Amino acid sequence: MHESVLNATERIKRLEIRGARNVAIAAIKAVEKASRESKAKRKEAFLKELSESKSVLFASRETEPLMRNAVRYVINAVESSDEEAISELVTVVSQVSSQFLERLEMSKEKIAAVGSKRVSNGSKVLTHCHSSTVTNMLRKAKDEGKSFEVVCTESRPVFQGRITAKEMLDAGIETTLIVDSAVRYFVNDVDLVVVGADAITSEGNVINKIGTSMVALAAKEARTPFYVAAELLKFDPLTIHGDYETIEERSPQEIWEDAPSGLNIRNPAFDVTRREFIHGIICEEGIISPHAISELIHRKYPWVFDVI
Ligand code: RUB
Repeated sequence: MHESVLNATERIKRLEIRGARNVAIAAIKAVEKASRESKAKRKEAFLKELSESKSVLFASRETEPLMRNAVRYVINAVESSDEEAISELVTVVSQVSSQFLERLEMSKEKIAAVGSKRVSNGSKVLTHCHSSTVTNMLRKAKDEGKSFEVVCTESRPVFQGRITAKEMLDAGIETTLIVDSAVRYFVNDVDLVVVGADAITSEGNVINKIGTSMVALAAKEARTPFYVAAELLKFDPLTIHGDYETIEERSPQEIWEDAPSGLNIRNPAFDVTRREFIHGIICEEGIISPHAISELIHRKYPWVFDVI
């Protein structure tokens, strides 16, 4: 296994690289580097290496369809290429990787342009965990000259909310940090909730950091609009065939390092927010209803269904 793939996998597992978008970017870059430095002599061996990299990367975090779609996109391009020479196949990998990364960047900017319109002057926005898509959108609203406040949850057990809080402060946005269990206390006070996503299912349900579904529940009860900002490629094509998105379960040590022996600790990393709690998904196609997701993917990214 190439060092770049092993390295990225380890860093993803340890959460040094985290958030669905960053995980996908790191995976695709690692595959690209590994293919550039491949010693394979024939296409078959080259594809075998790619497939091994894929398996290792996919196992790093289970709930990351954007990473899976990204890596499959690259491998699919090699498989369907007529080229046989390794140097040509390396060029294919580099080209499609850059194309994928460029589109990802364009989607992020489009989401920011659309979503920032929902942030009004003088408003308060609550977010959970750290989503680079959400923080980029909020920075855009700030750059447009709006004055608003952000409330971030800590996001136990590993406090990704602190990353959000620091980024928002750095952007000059008035920011308040709260414990996760204080969401109900503050949700009446905010105008909007926006979170990111790790996965979107064919039914339009969204999987994001553990606690997101409780935030959505509280928002619904308080009649506070709840939005998800995410690229459409977080869609998991397996869900259309009836598979459930696997929820990664992490080490109990993240919750309590020296816990008393015999204590059961559960540490799921994500949970499912049902579509009826979601006002809209802010994506590169605009703000869509969660119900529209499968149709939109069929129209915009039909290859997603072919490369499972
Ligand atoms: C991060 C998380 C983020 C999504 C979206 O969880 O749940 O909301 O990944 O992030 P973790 P982005 O810290 O466990 O990876 O918008 O950056 O893709």
